[in-house]
Amino acid sequence: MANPGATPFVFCAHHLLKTAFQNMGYRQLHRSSICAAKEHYDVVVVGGGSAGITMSARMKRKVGAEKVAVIEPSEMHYYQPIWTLVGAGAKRLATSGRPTASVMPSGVKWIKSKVQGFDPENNCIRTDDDKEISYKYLIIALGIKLQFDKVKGLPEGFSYPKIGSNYSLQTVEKTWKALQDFKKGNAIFTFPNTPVKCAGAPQKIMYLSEEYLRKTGKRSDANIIFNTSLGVIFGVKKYADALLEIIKDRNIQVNYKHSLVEVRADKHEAVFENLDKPGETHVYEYEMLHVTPPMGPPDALANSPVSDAVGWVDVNKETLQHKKYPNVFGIGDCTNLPTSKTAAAVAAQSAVLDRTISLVMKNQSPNKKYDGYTSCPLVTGYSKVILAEFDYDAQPLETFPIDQGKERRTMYHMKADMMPILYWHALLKGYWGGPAPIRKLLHLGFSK
Ligand code: FAD
Ligand code: UQ1
Repeated sequence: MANPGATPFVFCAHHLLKTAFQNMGYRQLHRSSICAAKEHYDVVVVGGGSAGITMSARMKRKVGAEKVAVIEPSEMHYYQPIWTLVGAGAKRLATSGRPTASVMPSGVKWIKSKVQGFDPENNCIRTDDDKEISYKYLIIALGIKLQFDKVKGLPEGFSYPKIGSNYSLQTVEKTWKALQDFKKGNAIFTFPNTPVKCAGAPQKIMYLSEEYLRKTGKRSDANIIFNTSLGVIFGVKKYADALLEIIKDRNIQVNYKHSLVEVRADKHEAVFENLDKPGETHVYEYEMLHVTPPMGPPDALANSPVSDAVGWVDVNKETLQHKKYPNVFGIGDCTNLPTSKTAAAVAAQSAVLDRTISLVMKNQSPNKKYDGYTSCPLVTGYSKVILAEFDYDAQPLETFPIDQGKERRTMYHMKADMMPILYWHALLKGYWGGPAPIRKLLHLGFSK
């Protein structure tokens, strides 16, 4: 997070030298660091989440562990996709976290700080403890920032009962508590008016809650309501059609273009703005409220030279190379890649980025192209999943030669039991680049 009290972000000012370097071609730029950093690595990875650890494992194989550093402040690393099931009481929170030290590739330098500023002209980053670190190649993997505070009454409203959010470590168990304590009234699930990570997760918990209330005999006393800022249930028609059937069968109410603007947690009231009629608000009383918070780029990227106008890392959508700085790369939720932000997308991106960096290191042009692959296992019950997989064009790009638009028990087990293993033991070790090879094999070559 940005530190407003910090001294202005001023790098070593060898001004003339700097200008000279700026005027040189990019190939020279990434070979010569001119800031006064005491620490230097061939590859610096900022952020040690899903994408950062994955890329550090891959870079270790490429250049050697001692030449790679990861800047990550958190002592713990979390497998966030399982929080959907934690919020529904189907998995324990403790299973989602492991010490960062245990996922850091051995020999790679872990710098336990926050990056605060970028100086790509000088191949340097600066941390919140005032360290400057220089690099030949920089990989930015800072994730997405949760912005509960954009909703009036939050985050303090979480100190009251009946409200939870699967999106944060601190609030996910409150979802399960609210579900268990449900007696009678509205169970409301929200989707904010911003990009989010895993765009299916706001409704997965709704289907799980609906099934829980049915199994515990409370369903007839519950109105299940999905208040979404979007105008559609899901961005890919095939899966949207399947979800709308489920919504009809299970008697769920959907209100489109409804954005949560305030929570009055003491009165169990949630206020929604009608985005089609700005200024018009509706107050809903709730017995359970699941909040998906607004989200945006991490503070470290605000007004940074590596960011686009919104604050996302500005990368080429096929190669993941920065549009302006050829020795800078972005991966995962913090980028402006126009696809749905997921760990599955990170997996596919990691294989492409690995190749891109190899070629850039050899002064060759990147040639492997990311197709936007992303996946969202749409959990529709305690043993059912629709496995959505799609590309930049919002066209299904399915791994298995079966109709993935159907709810399936096998896909639930894949999500709940196999994916965590794949994540900890293959993705984070740099050995899982997404399911494209399996897809090609299973479709006998008749697939993209
Ligand atoms: P993250 O894994 O969030 O990592 C970002 C890292 O950057 C963090 O470790 C953070 O501490 C660090 N950081 C932040 N600021 C700084 C700084 N200034 N300096 C240094 N480090 C910093 N994906 C799926 O594929 N399938 C799913 O079913 C799925 N379900 C989900 C359900 C939920 C409830 C949630 C919350 C997410 C889900 N996801 C799912 C999404 C998935 O978890 C993310 O897309 C994925 O973790 C993105 O990886 P990342 O590395 O970009 O970001
Ligand atoms: C995936 O690769 C991945 O990252 C490890 C996920 O995140 C946990 C997923 O949810 C999914 C579905 C995939 C894609 C994998 C297969 C086998 C379809």
